[in-house]
Amino acid sequence: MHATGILYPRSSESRETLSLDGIWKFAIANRSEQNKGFEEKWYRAALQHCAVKVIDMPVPSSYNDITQDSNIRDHIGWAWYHRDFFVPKTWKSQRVNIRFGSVNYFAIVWINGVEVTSHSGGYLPFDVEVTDHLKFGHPNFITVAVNNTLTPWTIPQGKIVYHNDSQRYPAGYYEQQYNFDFFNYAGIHRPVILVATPKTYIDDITINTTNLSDSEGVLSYSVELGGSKVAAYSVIAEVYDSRDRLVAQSKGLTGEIRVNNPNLWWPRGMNESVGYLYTLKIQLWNDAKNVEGDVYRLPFGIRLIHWNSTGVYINGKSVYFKGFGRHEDANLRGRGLDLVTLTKDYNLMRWIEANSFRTSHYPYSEELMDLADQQGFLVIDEVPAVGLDNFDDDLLEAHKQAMKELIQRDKNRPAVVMWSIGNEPQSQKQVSALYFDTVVQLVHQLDSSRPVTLVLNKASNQDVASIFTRVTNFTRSLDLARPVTMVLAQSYASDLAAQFLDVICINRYFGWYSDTGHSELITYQMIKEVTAWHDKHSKPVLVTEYGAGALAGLHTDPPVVWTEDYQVVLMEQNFKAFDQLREMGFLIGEMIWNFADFATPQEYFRPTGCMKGVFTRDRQPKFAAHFLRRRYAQLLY
Ligand code: BDP
Repeated sequence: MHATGILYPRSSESRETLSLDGIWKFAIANRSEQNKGFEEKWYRAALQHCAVKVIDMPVPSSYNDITQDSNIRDHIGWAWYHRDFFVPKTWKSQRVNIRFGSVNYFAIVWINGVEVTSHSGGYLPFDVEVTDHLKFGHPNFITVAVNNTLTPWTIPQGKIVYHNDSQRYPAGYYEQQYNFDFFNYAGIHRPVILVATPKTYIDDITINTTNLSDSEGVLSYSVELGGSKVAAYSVIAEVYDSRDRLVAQSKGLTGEIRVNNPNLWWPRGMNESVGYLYTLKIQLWNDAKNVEGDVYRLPFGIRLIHWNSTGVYINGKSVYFKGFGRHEDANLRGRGLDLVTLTKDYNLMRWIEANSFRTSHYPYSEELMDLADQQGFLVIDEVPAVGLDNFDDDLLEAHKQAMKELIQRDKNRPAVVMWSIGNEPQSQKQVSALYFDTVVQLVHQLDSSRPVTLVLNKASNQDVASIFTRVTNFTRSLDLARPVTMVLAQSYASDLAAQFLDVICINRYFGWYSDTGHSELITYQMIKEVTAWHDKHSKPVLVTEYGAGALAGLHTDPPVVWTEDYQVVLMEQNFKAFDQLREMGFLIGEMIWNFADFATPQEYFRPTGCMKGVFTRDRQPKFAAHFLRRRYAQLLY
């Protein structure tokens, strides 16, 4: 686990990087022999020399969809990766780190047979110094054991069920169950990079806009150094504009920098200048020897966020989020970093005139986040706390750790304008109140400059009563002769977490999961719903999910569920609600579920995936995409 900084690996005059991406050797440990790799010490030698079937595996990628073997696709437990690499002789006097962009879920790393680190949590980077374990000017090898098992104490939660009824299963089988619908892809998902820095190095940088006036941007910055000779170095902080002109500077580990007539960072559509980035160059200087030390260049934006009971504001202007819930999900590579899909997705988001997205339901890659900063997309940055349903201290610790790592990674990104501490928890449970209060407090303490949200799907209090009364009256109006009853479902119980949040995000599937096929009810129900949340909590409300599944190419008229036609009708009815709600002044955005179709576990009600995308999984538009484009083009802030 990294103690402090987790700066993205960037080369500079003092830093070199070496990518370990490529084809690695790979093996899975059979379910009946889960510990074999540890007992036989597969990390001590090349995997291909161990008693296990070894295949080629690309890194980064999920391993699940690469082969023809369903045992690999549906594997639960340990998988092993191995590769050789060469470390240049010239690195001998340097400090060398190894950094993983993400490994899902749990990873143990060995270099040349020696364990160097381990990490829990599937979607965030980790690094460790490996200088003492490397052979400079010689071949080296790395082994990574990856375990995708989710338990009640992992973020997200899951459980392993063993089906052992001998009447039905002669051999029995294991199943990984979880409270979310996206496939639990596994493997080394993001780049693996060796980074060589001077022995005294820049470990972390934080930069914040603290004040803006017409003519000046005030920034506060702080730098953390690592290494044994920190005292010998002083720090120079310089700000360069996008044309690489020096515009401001300061000295010292912490300080204030003033930029005259700053170019502010604006999201798409709010200003002619979009996504303007400066570079903060941090330079160490050894005064006694009069030589320069480590150098790191951090892109950042100058912008301020504030919020109140009805809105979220960037640089003083209120924002309306028009965007998407998304997934990192692509054919064959699963959740592995895929620059082609990633770039295409931004092209599609610009084409459709969106300005925002939520990193549902886990932090996305840093490569993806960089483009959000550059292209001016507003990001709601979410931890992988999806569908939490029991709340104990161990889970809370894992959740807090994920929040810390996310904020550590993304704190300097102008695109990140809100932290989301999770999606659709069982927030009606009494214990969840204290739990979420604690998480929100931690986030506020780590970063007071951004609002905090949690995406809810439970009812607000008023809702329960009003929904029940409405449905009961309606039923009675149809038939007075029979008594009315209702089987109570948890989802109608009241939420207890919204009270702690700055912004309320809700997911609502009117006309899909409730009153299926009744698109005529959507506008009314959505208006009631959003209004009830605002009335109860006096906070801005954002609809983070609504939508319908549609199989590309399937049409009917009149429209029925699963057709492209029904998807559009459902959108149209929601749009009517959003328009009225906007006029009321507290709806701050709409994010359709989902940007593109994505893979799910095998389920009889999902034909290989969740089909709520406005684009197909291979990123072709459904009719819904054209329809949405027309709306997003017209929606101004
Ligand atoms: C919502 C979840 C989302 C699912 C969606 C669905 O937040 O992850 O994909 O339902 O079922 O409740 O399509």
